[in-house]
Amino acid sequence: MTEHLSIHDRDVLLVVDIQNDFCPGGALAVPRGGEVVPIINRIARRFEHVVLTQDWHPAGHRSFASSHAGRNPYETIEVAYGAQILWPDHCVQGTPGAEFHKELQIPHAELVLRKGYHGDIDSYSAFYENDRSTHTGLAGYLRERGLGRVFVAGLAFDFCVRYSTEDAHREGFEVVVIEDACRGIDVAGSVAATRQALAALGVRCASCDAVARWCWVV
Ligand code: VGL
Ligand code: ZN
Repeated sequence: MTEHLSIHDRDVLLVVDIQNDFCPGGALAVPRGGEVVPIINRIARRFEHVVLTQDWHPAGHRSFASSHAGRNPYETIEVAYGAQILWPDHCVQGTPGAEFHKELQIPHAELVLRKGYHGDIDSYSAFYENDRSTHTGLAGYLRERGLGRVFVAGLAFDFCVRYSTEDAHREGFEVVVIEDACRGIDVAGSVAATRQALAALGVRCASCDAVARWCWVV
């Protein structure tokens, strides 16, 4: 690996949505989602800077199928900002499903960024809500902190990881997806579509092992 890939103090690990509802037994369980918890715990020790995201919806959120009479989870509807997949109720504010997985151990994480709290707008990305224009504030936070390269890991690969990665790229950050520290939901080919979209952007995908080898902070 080339020298510039060494993890340094301008790098941040973005840990996406490691919450009970996305893990086995949860309301929107990502297949094998729990597997990433120990993997992420391990890789997080390599990073001086870690940000956690937390999907955080009010009850009755517009993205829930239960909010639309006659609709079922995983159907798509049109809303003001375009297509919206309907989900089972998940990550409702203050409920156990919205809590971080109890084995997630990243005490040095510097920021917990909550998203999806506007009742009418979903927010897959850690940077923009799904209307693609409402900011979460994360880009400003990273810039003010002097953090320029974002490593992304977590759940789900084909939704919140994908959107966060695309937006980090759009915001001018260098991005690396740690793909074996992610798991996907795979709705209608969404995992393959994600790989294609990230490759088209030229986003680098790396394994945990490769990232550990680039390790600078010990
Ligand atoms: C997510 C669907 C709905 C995710 C969040 O974390 O990928 N997916 N809300
Ligand atoms: Zn959600």
